[in-house]
Amino acid sequence: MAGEHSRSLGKGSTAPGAVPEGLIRLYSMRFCPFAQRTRLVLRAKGISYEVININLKNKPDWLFEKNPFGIVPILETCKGQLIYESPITCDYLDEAFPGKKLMPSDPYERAFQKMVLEHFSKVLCDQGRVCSLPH
Ligand SMILES: N[C@@H](CCC(=O)N[C@@H](CS)C(=O)NCC(=O)O)C(=O)O
Repeated sequence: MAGEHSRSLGKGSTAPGAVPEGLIRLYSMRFCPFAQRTRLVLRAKGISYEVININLKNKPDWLFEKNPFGIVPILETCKGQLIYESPITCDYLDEAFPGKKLMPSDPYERAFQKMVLEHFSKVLCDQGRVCSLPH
């Protein structure tokens, strides 16, 4: 993995330049469980990547050019392709990069994995609600 940005980019920041050849970029937020899914796939497949953390409380305007929903995770390739929504980022990485396939080829097994993901998505949403409660 290429270096992680130690601080988060927020409003007023300049959009990062092109993704270096041989890397894929992950726009993330340090505590985002959805971005964690993408990171797990990046690591499981041994893909070289860099991370840019976003200040989601004070979003940079350019974030909406990367993803019209203005949320992370987002992947950006060195060709300027943008991929967002965590399950879609994971499927993309599994299909676009060589090595061990993480999703099974059997249609029922694939459907089963997606059903498990739906269950965990509900847990993640509940966790998100707890984390955003006022202290
Ligand atoms: N359905 C999205 C959810 C991603 C999501 O909710 N990300 C949060 C951070 S954990 C976010 O960007 N929140 C900013 C906002 O809602 O404005 C996915 O699976 O990628």
